[in-house]
Amino acid sequence: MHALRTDTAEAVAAYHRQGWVVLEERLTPDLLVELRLAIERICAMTRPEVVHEDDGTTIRALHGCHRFDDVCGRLVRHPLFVDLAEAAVGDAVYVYQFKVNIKSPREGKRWPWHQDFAFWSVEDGMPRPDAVNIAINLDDVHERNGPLTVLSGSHRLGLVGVAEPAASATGGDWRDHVSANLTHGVEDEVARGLAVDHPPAKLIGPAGTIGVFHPSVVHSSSDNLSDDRRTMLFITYNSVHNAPRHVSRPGFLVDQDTTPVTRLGRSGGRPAS
Ligand code: 6CS
Ligand code: FE
Repeated sequence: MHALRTDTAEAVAAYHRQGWVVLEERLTPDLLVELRLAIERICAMTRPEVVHEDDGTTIRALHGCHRFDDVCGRLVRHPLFVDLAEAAVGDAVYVYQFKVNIKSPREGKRWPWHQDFAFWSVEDGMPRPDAVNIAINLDDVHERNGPLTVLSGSHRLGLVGVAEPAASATGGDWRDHVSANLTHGVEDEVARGLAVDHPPAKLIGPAGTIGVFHPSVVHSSSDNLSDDRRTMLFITYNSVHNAPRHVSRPGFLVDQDTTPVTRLGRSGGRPAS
């Protein structure tokens, strides 16, 4: 019996307070193995969802895997994730975005400072940040392999340094929204200034660590200078009443199926059986 050990209410209270939280509970080793095998399969595919670093060969990220891979399709229905997402958003939710950011040893490049909601608001017309990111460390994440760093409390600042969504044209090609040179970033000096009152926190932890962070929390990650890969998987759940108003980006970046996500049976609790 996979009893859920997380006190969802307590985790969500910390999430609303800080804009992020890292759970005690971790993914089971067998689910981690299944996910790593799924990622290996997808990395071997040639398809637009597989995005490369600027070098054209190192894989940077995989997008929308829940739409075409069974293991990923079951993962988004993990009871713990759906519990957390519904509690954090306060509504029924659907999967808005699924990505695996593979930060390869020595070659994996940074994610500059940004807020996810800036992309979803400006590019997709998402009305409000009534969404939530579930982040899973699929490899051990430590100081030197480019951990995700968030500025605590910055989720309360609204969109930082981005022209009002109505006023700014959408930012070009979607590839500039998932590269190491982002369209809607937060300038380094602005992030440095914010860090004075919004202390940086790193989502460091062994493979299986589960983090939750807010669409408006300012975050970044540095280049991977180590010999250790830093693969992280992200599921973004959106309120079913917060569907984006003008989607022009591919479906693997912005899933428009707003059918509420349903949990897999709690008995096994193993989405990827
Ligand atoms: O454009 C997007 O939707 C994606 N880009 C970034 C940098 N974060 C949010 C999202 O994953
Ligand atoms: Fe992001």
